[in-house]
Amino acid sequence: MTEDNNRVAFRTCPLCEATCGLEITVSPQNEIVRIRGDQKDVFSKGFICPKGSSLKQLHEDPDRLRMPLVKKDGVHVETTWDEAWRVVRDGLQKVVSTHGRDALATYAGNPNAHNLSSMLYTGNVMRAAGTRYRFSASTVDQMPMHVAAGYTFGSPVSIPVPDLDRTDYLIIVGANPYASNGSLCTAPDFPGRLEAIRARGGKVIVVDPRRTRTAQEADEWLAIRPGTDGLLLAAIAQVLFEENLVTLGEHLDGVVNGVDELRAAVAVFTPEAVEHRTGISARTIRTIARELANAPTAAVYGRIGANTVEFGTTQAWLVFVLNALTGNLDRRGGAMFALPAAGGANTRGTKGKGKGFSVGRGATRVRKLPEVMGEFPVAALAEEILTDGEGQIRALVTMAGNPVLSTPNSQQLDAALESLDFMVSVDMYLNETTRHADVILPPPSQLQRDHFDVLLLQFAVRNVANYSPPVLPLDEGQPDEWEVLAKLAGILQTFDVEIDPQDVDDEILHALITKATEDAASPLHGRDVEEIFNEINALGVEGPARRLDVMLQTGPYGSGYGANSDGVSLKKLLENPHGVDLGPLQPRIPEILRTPSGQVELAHPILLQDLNRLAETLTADIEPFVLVGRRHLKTNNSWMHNVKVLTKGNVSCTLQMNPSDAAQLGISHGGHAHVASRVGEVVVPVEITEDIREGVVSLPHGWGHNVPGTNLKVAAEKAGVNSNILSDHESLDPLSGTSVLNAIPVRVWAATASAAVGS
Ligand SMILES: Nc1nc2c(c(=O)[nH]1)N[C@H]1C(S)=C(S)[C@@H](COP(=O)(O)OP(=O)(O)OC[C@H]3O[C@@H](n4cnc5c(=O)[nH]c(N)nc54)[C@H](O)[C@@H]3O)O[C@H]1N2
Ligand SMILES: Nc1nc2c(c(=O)[nH]1)N[C@H]1C(S)=C(S)[C@@H](COP(=O)(O)OP(=O)(O)OC[C@H]3O[C@@H](n4cnc5c(=O)[nH]c(N)nc54)[C@H](O)[C@@H]3O)O[C@H]1N2
Ligand code: SF4
Ligand SMILES: [Mo]
Repeated sequence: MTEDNNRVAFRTCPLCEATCGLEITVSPQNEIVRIRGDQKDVFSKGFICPKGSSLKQLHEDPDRLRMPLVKKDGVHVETTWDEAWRVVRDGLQKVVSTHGRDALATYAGNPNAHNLSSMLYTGNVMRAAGTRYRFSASTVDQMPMHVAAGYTFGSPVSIPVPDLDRTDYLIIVGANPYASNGSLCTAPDFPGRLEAIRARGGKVIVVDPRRTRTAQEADEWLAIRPGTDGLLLAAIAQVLFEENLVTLGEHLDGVVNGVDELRAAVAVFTPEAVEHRTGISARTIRTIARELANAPTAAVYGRIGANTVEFGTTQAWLVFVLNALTGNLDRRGGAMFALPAAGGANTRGTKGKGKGFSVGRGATRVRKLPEVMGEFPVAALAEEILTDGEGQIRALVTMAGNPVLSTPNSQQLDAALESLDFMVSVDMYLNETTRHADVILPPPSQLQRDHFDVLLLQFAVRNVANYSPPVLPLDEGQPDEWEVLAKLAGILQTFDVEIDPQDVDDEILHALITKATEDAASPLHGRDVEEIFNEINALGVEGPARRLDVMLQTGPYGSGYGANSDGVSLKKLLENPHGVDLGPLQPRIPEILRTPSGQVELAHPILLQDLNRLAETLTADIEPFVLVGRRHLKTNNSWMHNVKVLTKGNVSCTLQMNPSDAAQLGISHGGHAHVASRVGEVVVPVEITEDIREGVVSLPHGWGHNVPGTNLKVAAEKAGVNSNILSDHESLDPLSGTSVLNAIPVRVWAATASAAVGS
């Protein structure tokens, strides 16, 4: 309580992977007075970016849905929850009873990863839907990392992160943490941590076709030709072998398979063989390889620009390979694995050995694309809806996703969604995707719910645990997001519209506890289910927090319901609003491994094989123009452009182009250009900048808000164009099914004044 009767609440920011602690001042009337960084947060120590404080404006946004919408005569109107649930039940039941469960599909978007309710309950919705057609934003994002980690370490969530705070040398490939604040590397104040590397005498190298802010602040910028990182990484490996610089380190003695196979497989990728394609000189490649090998500690880190491309999985793997070959895998200052307090699949089961990882349990109907991690490539969603016949998708459930702006060949998907028999969206906005929904079920705002980062703390540069209770109460009659999802799951299973989410949840919790009591490796083994159930209920929390307590208490630091009294539990986290620090990363090999051999498979045959496909690109033609994406610090994928404090100023959707390309095409700064790919064409304003290499143009994704039937008044004022009109649904990383969203071949030409109107 402050002198003006305001209260202060602490909450982890759920907007990006950085998990910053926020200090939120709230008036007695429950108005947000101020949001700033929580100086005492054990991880972020006061850091905040402009998006964090905009949670106030997001909460207050009049366009944010407070009541469900139903579509009547083509127009969305507000309705009661009871009415909305009846329409949901009727719509889903009709499709399932006529066409069966595989006529349903689910799509889960990115904000689920930042939402405790969603992390724990979207799975229940998917299971209850009983369909094989699961899609998510993962196949326009990080799926290559999962697949590479799965083959190499045996579990798709065993993704090593650069030990940012202790490394001496860092190579960043296709990531721009000054804008994104980091991804699959949870590190609040990523920029500050990079600056600290240099301040302690270390070195940072950035590989990116654009001279990003991250590149500007680094020691060196390597302006690579998009899509060719695999060649660069393989060439670095080749130099390491050729110059006898390979040292796995004593700590990996006897636990790594495949080094000899690798040596043979990378032999063709000499620096001289790749320099023409990559645009990076052989001399530079050799220097980097030597520096990487000789640095006291070093790490290579790759993300979106290295993942959402034709060789996404192979590139993700080659990053692991370089860390291993230089002795930096699983070593202090190198690339290490987090040990999360809750939810870590690689903290459960038999340690050191497992079933390994595979894909292809089933395939899509039309293009026969294989299953990966229980889902199909989202690039196949539209054709599965549009192609008539047995097994056609006729109804869709979207949860916190905007695939019309986020996934390839948007125009095709937009048309497909319009043709569905039924669609329901759990979402807070009437936007480009949800405008197709028959019913939209809104969650409460970010400040009205509790939080724990079940997903992202698995990829953190330090082990921490932090739970935030809701800052603000729910609105009158507003169910919490877990209640919406539990009820949706219940309806999907039983088609009973009266089903009580609390009953669904009690059943889920019982099942979770029962499973733990039956698991010989769990501290709950042999314990009484009801006793534990009652102990959890005595905490006085609901929904995901109850499940979280089980996950925490049975996790690697857990108190095990009495087994280890000072261990981590929900109660302990409630007593520590700034989080609990569990220390710097510790080595986890071999315990973390789940490969059948119990070894790190540094040359899994599927990955090794893909080097042949990579080698074919050595002599491929060079496209005159390729398109890449970018992010701005004040945006968040497609959905925060309705927050005015963020989009005012210089945040806008422009085509970045190098001055010499612009001169050749006769395009001037502020003029417009046509950009066309195999599947679509857009007209966009041009921003001429030296900070992009020749032959490359860049357009951010998540724009294109001038669509009829949406209600995003602020976003529509500065609509921009949808860059995914240009990305091709047929262009995938074959190993993971991830879409090629970078290095897209395009044609570019000057637009006449009339073509520019409306862009
Ligand atoms: N060309 C190109 N395309 C890209 C990318 C790229 O770099 N280039 N990046 C890709 C990446 S990395 C990602 S992750 C995807 C994102 O793809 P999506 O996840 O499909 O899209 P988002 O823009 O994150 O949209 C999130 C949706 O969730 C809603 N929402 C926000 N918070 C909540 C919540 O708490 N609960 C609920 N129920 N709804 C909520 C928003 O209103 C919005 O409709 O885009 C991908 N698309
Ligand atoms: N402010 C903000 N923060 C965000 C998001 C956001 O939309 N806005 N989105 C969040 C999400 S969902 C994610 S997944 C993360 C992503 O986080 P990052 O991976 O850091 O993503 P970007 O900032 O898009 O940086 C990707 C970089 O790759 C470069 N690039 C493109 N093609 C290539 C290539 O072929 N090779 C190389 N070497 N580089 C290439 C681009 O120029 C760009 O600078 O950010 C998260 N954080
Ligand atoms: S960096 Fe990410 S987590 Fe931190 S305040 Fe900004 S949006 Fe929130
Ligand atoms: Mo993402």
